[in-house]
Amino acid sequence: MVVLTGAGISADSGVPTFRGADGLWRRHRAEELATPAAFARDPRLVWEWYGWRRALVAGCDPNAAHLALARWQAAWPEVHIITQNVDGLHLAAHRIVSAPAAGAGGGGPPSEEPSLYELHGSLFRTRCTGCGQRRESREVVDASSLASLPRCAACGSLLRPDVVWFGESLESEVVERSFELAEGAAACLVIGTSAVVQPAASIAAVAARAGAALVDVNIEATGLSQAADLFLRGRAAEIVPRLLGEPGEREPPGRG
Ligand code: BV8
Ligand code: ZN
Repeated sequence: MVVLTGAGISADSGVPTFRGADGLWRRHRAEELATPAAFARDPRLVWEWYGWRRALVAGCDPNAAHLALARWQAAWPEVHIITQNVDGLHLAAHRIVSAPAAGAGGGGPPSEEPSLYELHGSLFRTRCTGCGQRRESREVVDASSLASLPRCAACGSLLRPDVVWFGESLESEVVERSFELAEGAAACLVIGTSAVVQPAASIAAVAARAGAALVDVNIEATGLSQAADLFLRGRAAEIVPRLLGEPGEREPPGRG
């Protein structure tokens, strides 16, 4: 099963979506901020926006939808999550679900990384504009002046958020793997995306064309909902746990 998620799955964690009523882009235009030109023109303003988002998301927890998906992934390795989100909440949910049970006598083997593809990067990683070095980064960003912006420890160049901006190409191996998984999927579960941004939105279309059952979970119909075999209107945090149930209650689609 391939799961494609968008900002809507994190709405119930308190992360603003992009195009909703309280959307991130109400106050800012995507073209203004999530582009290389914007960063070249005004890196301080772009870092102010990303620093604000990083601080906001750092205070958000995975919700019942993220956790239900993580439990399914723990039970069945052939559940693959492809997310457009840069909030890191799928990874956080995986860590919660796969943490050794408290008092279970300490660390079992570290849980292998889940089959999780972050198409658009992460708020919690920086990339050096000089040497390209990527680093995990969770600290508060001081965007009060050009001089206080984060710089590379290795070469001194300005760091940027390690996210994919509009007009930038996604990591080719992530895109190739995502479409390969979509081609082979028995089911494609789409959760909380307006299905506007490309190439992410095409993953669901490729899966459906290759014969996957397409299920769309959203609080409102999108261009994808009509093409879906099943459109479940409602909040992800309510619908996804009910849809997936607890692992073991039922086999994943495409098996048996
Ligand atoms: C590329 C990282 C080319 C940064 C993001 C036509 C004109 C102009 C440009 C284009 C065009 N066609 C295609 C393009 C290119 C462009 C694009 O797609 N533009 C769109 C706007 C038309 N794409 C690109 O530029 C991509 N790169 O094409 O490169 C290229 C090719 C080769 C070589 C060189 C270059 C790069 C796109 C990546 C952009 N980066 N994010 C950041 O986050 O700051 S995209 C950004 O939008 C986020 O990642 C976000 O996830 C994503 C998509 O939005 P959604 O996730 O769907 O969120 P949204 O708010 O829109 O919708 C939320 C949904 O949830 C709604 O439907 C709502 O109803 C629902 N919902 C709300 N609450 C809930 C809920 N559902 C369930 N439960 C709830 N509680
Ligand atoms: Zn560097």
